Amino acid sequence: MRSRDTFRRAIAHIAEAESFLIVPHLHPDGDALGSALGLYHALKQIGKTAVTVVSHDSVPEIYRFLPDWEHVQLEHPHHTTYDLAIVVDQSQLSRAGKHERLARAARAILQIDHHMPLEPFADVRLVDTAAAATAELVYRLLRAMHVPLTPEIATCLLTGIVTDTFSFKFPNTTPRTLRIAAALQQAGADLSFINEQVFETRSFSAVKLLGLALSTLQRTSDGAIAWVAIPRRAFEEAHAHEEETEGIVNFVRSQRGEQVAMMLRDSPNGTVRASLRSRGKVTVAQLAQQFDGGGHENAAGCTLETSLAEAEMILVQEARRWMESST
Ligand SMILES: [Mn+2]
Repeated sequence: MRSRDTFRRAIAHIAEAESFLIVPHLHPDGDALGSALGLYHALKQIGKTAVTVVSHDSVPEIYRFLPDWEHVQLEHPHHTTYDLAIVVDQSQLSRAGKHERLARAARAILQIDHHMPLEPFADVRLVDTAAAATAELVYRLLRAMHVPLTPEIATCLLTGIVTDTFSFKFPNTTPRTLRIAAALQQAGADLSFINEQVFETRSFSAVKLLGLALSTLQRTSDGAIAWVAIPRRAFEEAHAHEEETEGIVNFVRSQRGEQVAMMLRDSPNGTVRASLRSRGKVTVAQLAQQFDGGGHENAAGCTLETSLAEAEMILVQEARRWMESST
């Protein structure tokens, strides 16, 4: 990213536009929602009145503390062309789900993202894979725009960073991440409150599902790959939603000695969704890309159109092949 120039162009587009569409990705996480809502508050702050946030999926319960989360709309108004679509935390516009077409129809598209680039869909690409979270880039953009950081903006952006760094535990956390987090705390974001909301307010059904998921834990004989596979009936038994699988893969990853951790789950639409995590030199983004997924070096995801058992077999095999070739 030719940084200064890209920020300048992003700022020019924002200055010119009157109507804004902000689009987080499918199954939005804390970074997608925090970035989207941080921008929403900031644009309001500088006097832009027509700002719409649309999401394919509803806001997961654990993020319903974000200021103005109720303004995230699931349906979009038809026959509207927005001046600027701001697409956050996604490297492919298909990740916008049912709002993809509306975003494409905007007069200009600004992408703010930190995933490995896949599809060049935007007019301005504010993309930096070294950023721990998209919220970091939103922070840098707002600073460059001289937007005063309100506690609302700070809360949204710090939530994005806390989510994507697993509370500063993942190796994506850089000195810059910590400096930005400090500035956000200074601006009024409550770090311990955010941590509690994101990591310690699981529903009963989510904890129950975690138990059922972990009871399926397996690993390869050398212990290098570990995974859980969550069948449909586990969701039924726990009365849990899909979104309540968030974070389960981190328990799989927490074991000693393993290099690749995977969480596979049966989706209601007959596909299998996989979350992949790795340590150190082994990367999982390219592994996910083999199945049209994507992500970061150490955290990625993909969808397979097979049965759960078959997906397990394929992914374990491919992960092993990938590990052998990358070490
Ligand atoms: Mn992110």
